[in-house]
Amino acid sequence: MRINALTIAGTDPSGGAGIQADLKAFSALEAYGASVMTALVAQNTRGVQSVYRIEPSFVSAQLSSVLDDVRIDTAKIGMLAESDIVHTVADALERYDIPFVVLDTVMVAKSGDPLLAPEAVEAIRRRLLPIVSLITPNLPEAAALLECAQAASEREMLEQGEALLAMGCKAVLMKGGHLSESESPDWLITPQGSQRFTAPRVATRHTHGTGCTLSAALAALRPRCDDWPQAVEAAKAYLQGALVAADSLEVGGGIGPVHHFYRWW
Ligand code: PXL
Repeated sequence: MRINALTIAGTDPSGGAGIQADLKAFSALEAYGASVMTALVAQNTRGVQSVYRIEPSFVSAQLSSVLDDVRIDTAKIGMLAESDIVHTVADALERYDIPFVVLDTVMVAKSGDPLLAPEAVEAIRRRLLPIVSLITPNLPEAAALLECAQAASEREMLEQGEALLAMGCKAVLMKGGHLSESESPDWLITPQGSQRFTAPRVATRHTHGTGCTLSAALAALRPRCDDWPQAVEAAKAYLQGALVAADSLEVGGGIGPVHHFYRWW
């Protein structure tokens, strides 16, 4: 079966994050990629220089163009920039039936630059959490969604994942990369139970776009998997390979991208 995957996200003209990363991950994982832009981001491996938000009515026009014509089997949502865009995307998700929707709860770029207006967190909580299939918060994002302190241990990670489930999420992948441990454990929390996933930290500084890549990989892989645990296992293995090969790329002078096509070249 052919998989058509859609990303709804911001851009990275340097090619390592956002829509560009998502389309590379979709392609590497044998899904056809479609994309709807929420913001044009002037950024590179050194940081974000400027953000140009797309008019919500034009985000809506793009969504209709794709969804009125192309069968979308799975989707990933990344940077949403502001609450009006959150509402626009939620309206489209309610109108069209997409079997799997992964929401990467993007708030701040690795450089520290904001990618979401603070007041939009409430719109995400109210409109998107109840209708998407999986959310993939890191620890600061989970804390912002819950309005609580950032988890400092795996036990607190698990508790916060369960609190997000209680808020109406169908499944939560809590990413433990911000824990100060040599492993970076992730916890998948679903109504069926909780599962721990670990991977050794990869010794590279080139981690630009890892969050985007993981959520895109989850969306691309889920239709061919039986359940989320299987998709998380496969997506993490793909990202691990892309991180291990990141140093072989020659992109920019800052935090470089991961190598999406490490299986080929
Ligand atoms: O990974 C967060 C993220 C999402 N979307 C865009 C980004 C980034 C991080 O750099 O640039 C467009």
